[in-house]
Amino acid sequence: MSKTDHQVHPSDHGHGHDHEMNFWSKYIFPLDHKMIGLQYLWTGLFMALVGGFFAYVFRMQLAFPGESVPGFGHVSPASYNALITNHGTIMIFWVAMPMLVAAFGNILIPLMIGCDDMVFPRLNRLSYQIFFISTVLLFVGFFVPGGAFGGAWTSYPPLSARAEYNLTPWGASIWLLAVALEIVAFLLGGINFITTTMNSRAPGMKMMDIPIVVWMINIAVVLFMFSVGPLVAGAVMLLFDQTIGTSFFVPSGGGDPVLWQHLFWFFGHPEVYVILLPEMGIVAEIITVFSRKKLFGYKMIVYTTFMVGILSMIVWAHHQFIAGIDPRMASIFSFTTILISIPIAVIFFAYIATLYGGSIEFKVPMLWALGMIAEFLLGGVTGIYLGASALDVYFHDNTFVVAHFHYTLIPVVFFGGFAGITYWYPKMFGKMMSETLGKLHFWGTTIFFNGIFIPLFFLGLAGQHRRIYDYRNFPDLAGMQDLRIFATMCLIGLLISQIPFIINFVRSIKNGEDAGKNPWKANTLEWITASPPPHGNFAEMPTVYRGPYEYSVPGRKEDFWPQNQPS
Ligand code: HEM
Ligand SMILES: [Cu+2]
Repeated sequence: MSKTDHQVHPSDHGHGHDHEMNFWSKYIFPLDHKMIGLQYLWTGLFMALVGGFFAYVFRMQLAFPGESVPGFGHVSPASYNALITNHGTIMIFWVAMPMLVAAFGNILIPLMIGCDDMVFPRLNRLSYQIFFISTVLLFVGFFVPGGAFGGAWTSYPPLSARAEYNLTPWGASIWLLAVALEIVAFLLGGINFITTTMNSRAPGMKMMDIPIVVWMINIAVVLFMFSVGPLVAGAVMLLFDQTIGTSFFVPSGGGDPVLWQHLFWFFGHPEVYVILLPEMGIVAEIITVFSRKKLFGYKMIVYTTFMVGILSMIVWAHHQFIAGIDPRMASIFSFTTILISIPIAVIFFAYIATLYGGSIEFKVPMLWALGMIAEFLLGGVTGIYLGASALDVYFHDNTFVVAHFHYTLIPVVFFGGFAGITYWYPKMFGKMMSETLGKLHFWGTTIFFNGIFIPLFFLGLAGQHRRIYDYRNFPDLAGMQDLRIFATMCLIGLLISQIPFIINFVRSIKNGEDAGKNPWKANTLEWITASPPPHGNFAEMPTVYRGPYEYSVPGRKEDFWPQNQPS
């Protein structure tokens, strides 16, 4: 079937004009979804280095308080707060979102549903450009009078609302604007994902033939859209409090700081799932390919994911158990919080059922996917303790919480991110990455990651509060310095472990082995076209005959059965 038979092809779209593209139109202002995806990926990876560097600096301060940090210098209390705040902000908004949602969404959706590009390519480009401006703005915040904002990524008022309190008159507002712009960028990007998935699927691809990762990215985007509105409204109100003296959130003027907490966490909690879902999709794709088995319970996973999305929107106040909310309300939020572990567990059990009895190949993407499942377990289990409102009174805001959310976020963002990057790298660049460097990267990251955060569980249980500049000032907390130093040393090990990845990523673009179309023998549509795919994706637009997970079908010679192959 030829391209024009079923594919709407906007005339201003530029396909088939490869020869006219210069460096600027190809790499800097691209319309091609794959290049925009790569822009997001590169920005996300760069920001991960920045966020990691910040963690290095403030962890050095914790291990060796008051001493000059190599590569940074003396860490003042103000810069310590700014580093923690921007570390969290960057990791969530400038690493997790661009990498897991925007990069994979952009690169994968049109390829996996078999169309030539996003429905609105110019909007897609605009979304990256706004994201880029927000990135620059975030950095500008470090160089203004008063320095960068240090009121934590949650930005609770009244601290965040009045310059007299936070001492960063410019920093606080620039930080807030940067985050708001970032959100605008993702709203624009998300419109494309949903419209494209609903309207541009290859002929024959029914709803229940859509690969899980595409489903999950779309559900994540819908969740983002539903949850972010109140936050944007809150951000405007907070900006007014900061700049023109309103008092929406300032008690001295009759405002209510707890209102901000509701607006923030109504977004903040679902955001965790916005990040988690794309990554659970990535893991699903990988485990079925590398165990050569059909994904267990495809439909159930899709429905359960919707369930997770809906439930995630009614748990937000578990972040406010100690904010003086009515205990009856706290019970309801405890209940819904613990309830959400059921659908999440169902999905993970489906993954384990997929692996069960499969012929498993421990290639690097599979190691990351399995590592994610194993490590996330500890994050999930510790979340159950925090969800119980009575226990949270003790746990709240100590390093047990910090360890808990890093055990959810790091497996999600980094294990899932590396799983996806190493799995689709051959498609992105037409080359294979080195398995040896990949394994070095995997084991280094896994060992040191646990080395950093397991001590933080114990420090938290011993009462170590978070966001403290120098524990020597608190006699009750001053002990256990050895554990803090150990965690910091492991962080340095973790950062060094990223070097093999950087070498592998950069070197393989030129020197990797040629990948061919389908190095993993996978079924989904991205693997039937050239690596990397040409502008417009498919030489001949595909037609779909079956679901994406037909591996090891009895009676077939080959153990895979591409979606576009007629029976
Ligand atoms: C390189 C590995 C990382 C290390 C060593 C690290 C370490 C830390 C530490 C020690 C804190 C300060 C906790 C406190 O005193 O309140 C922190 C805060 C935080 N981290 Fe990380 N982190 C890492 C990666 C990540 C990732 C991947 C994410 C999310 C995707 C993340 C999200 C956050 C958030 C949201 C905060 C709270 C910031 C705030 O209180 O404003 N971190 N991190
Ligand atoms: Cu939450």
